[in-house]
Amino acid sequence: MDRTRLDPLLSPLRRAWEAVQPPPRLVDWTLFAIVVFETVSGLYSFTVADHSGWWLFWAHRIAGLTFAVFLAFKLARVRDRLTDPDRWLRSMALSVLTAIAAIGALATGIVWVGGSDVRISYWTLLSIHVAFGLLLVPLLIAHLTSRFRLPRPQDLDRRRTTLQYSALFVGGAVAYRGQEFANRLLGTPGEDRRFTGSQVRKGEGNDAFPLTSWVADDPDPIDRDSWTLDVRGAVDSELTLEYSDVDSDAEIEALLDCTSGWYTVQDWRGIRVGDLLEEVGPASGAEYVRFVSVTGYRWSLPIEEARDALLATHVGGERLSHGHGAPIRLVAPGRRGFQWVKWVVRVDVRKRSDPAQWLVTLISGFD
Ligand SMILES: Nc1nc2c(c(=O)[nH]1)N[C@H]1C(S)=C(S)[C@@H](COP(=O)(O)O)O[C@H]1N2
Ligand SMILES: [Mo]
Repeated sequence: MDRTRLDPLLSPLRRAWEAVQPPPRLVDWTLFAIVVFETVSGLYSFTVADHSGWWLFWAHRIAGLTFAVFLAFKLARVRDRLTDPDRWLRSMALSVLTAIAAIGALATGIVWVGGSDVRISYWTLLSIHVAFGLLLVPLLIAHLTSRFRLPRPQDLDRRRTTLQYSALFVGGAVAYRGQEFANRLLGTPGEDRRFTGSQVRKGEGNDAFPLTSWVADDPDPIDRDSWTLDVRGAVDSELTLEYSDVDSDAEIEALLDCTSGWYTVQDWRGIRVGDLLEEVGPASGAEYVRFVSVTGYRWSLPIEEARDALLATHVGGERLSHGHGAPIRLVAPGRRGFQWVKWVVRVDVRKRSDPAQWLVTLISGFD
């Protein structure tokens, strides 16, 4: 098509594009700042289970859409360098990889929020988004060490910069609302999504929801009859229980929301942790209860919260399957899935929290 004919249409767009475009160094700096924000808010969001944390997910999505515009500024600027083979340098390879990771994280994030339910085996698009995001961080740092230039004073015009950034972030927010609206219009599978973005897995019992474990956390099935549960630590009297002791009739309905992007509501049956604590009698100063898996995987809850948690032997009226943590697993209402320790063999009552649990959940199961 004759380009000049499109000009009357394109030139206002081009002018708007140029008007909101900050100077190159500011664009680069902003891309970096948004990646830092997305990494921190994304990882932190994994610990948010309560609806009061909705705004964090919103901020993450809006910042992501704003990132798309800054990335477009950047790619438009370096386009010529990328298409000119004479200018291919080693640092360019790094730049290209960084761009791929950025586009990958962005695209998977947007499509995920858009309601797609693409799965690669048990991986949802969200897991792939996280993988791209985590890949982006080291690439970006390496990219920066070769290329980063701090913005200069002449890059910052207070009024202009404020206007530009307001326009860009408001644009991101509007785009996000627009996307939600489009989701509803198109009837994408959004109805049953939680504020965390997780998609529902319906049904009851073992087969209704996926088995989700970290890379190497894959123990052999545990023999119920020889399994025991040790309750130890800051208690008046330690206790060792057998399966028949914990196969009890406390029942709760609780929602398991996995950070890989799905959730399920199930009836869980077993023994209330509060009843267990009553039996052992927490010593004075006892503040935390730690649940330890046969694999070493572990998590702790503040003692008051732990009382309302359940050590479950059954789900949806069925005995827990091995994959879901038989003989017993922790059911921690109001916590994200990764905190629901499976294959529990020990309960430690503690005076202190256990910061190392963060690392242990990532590497447990590796020898
Ligand atoms: N011991 C142990 N417990 C674990 C995990 C694990 O890898 N090892 N994965 C956690 C994660 S990430 C989730 S979402 C839930 C999933 O429970 P499910 O496999 O029964 O669906 O278990 C949690 N408990
Ligand atoms: Mo999970």
